[in-house]
Amino acid sequence: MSKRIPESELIINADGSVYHLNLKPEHLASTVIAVGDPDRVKKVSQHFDTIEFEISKREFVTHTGLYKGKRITAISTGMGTDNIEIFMTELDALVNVDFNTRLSKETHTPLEIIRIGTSGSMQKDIPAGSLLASAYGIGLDTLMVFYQTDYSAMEQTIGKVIQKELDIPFTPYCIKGSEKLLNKVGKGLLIGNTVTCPGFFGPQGREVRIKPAIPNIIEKLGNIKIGDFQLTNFEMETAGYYAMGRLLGHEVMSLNAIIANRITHKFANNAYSIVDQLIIQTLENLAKD
Ligand code: R1P
Repeated sequence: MSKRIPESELIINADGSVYHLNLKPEHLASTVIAVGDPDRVKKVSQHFDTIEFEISKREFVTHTGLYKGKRITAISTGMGTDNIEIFMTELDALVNVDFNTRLSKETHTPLEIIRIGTSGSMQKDIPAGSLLASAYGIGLDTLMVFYQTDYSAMEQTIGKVIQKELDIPFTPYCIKGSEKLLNKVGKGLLIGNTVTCPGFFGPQGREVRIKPAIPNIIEKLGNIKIGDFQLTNFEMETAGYYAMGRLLGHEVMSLNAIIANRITHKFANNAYSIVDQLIIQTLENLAKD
């Protein structure tokens, strides 16, 4: 028998909704499209046949509805893995915790969670305008200092090689995404390996007025080769999604619209239409179930 989760640990609002997401269990579909930008939620739900529910709190905007008969929830998360930790924990609680008894349910319900986000390429031959699915997510943030999980031999090797190459005092965490979802929503996309950074500027090698501490981080990461394995792109959430997905038992896949190439310094002038294309393609693949 699981133990009762106290009120202070899983906060449930007076109306029965979970603290940050402001959702009740019945508001959530088992297939979730997660986006960073709150304004992107309507870019997803504008394609729905019908929208049954809409709510927002902080950066978490939610629309649940039907796309070609399939029930889908589109939610925004804001930026960064700290938000993803909250998002994934509360999403999981909505399906796997009984809000009346505050006990974990006997039967675990897995969710399908697909991130649709923007990203920068660190490879010359992956131009702005590409669509890329992340086979692995590698976190340069500290989230996984606070959770324990098992890593495959490949994941451990990748983490250690990156640590050595960047000469940093911790091992980045590396987690594989869902193969099931990769086959479903990654169809026709480039397959890459995504570096998740705890910031947009210094951690991704951008210099505006202050110099990043790690010189040439883009080249250092981009030149790593472990057999066929190569790092392809930067963003700020994927590794957090994959880690929390593994810990909580959900299928997770991150899809990236590459809107900048950090080697050639090209920025896509049609960034919004690239994201729209990825949204439509993903909805179509999900509706084929
Ligand atoms: C930075 O501009 C933001 O864009 C990327 C990064 O991961 C970060 O969240 O993703 P989204 O477009 O989904 O927000």
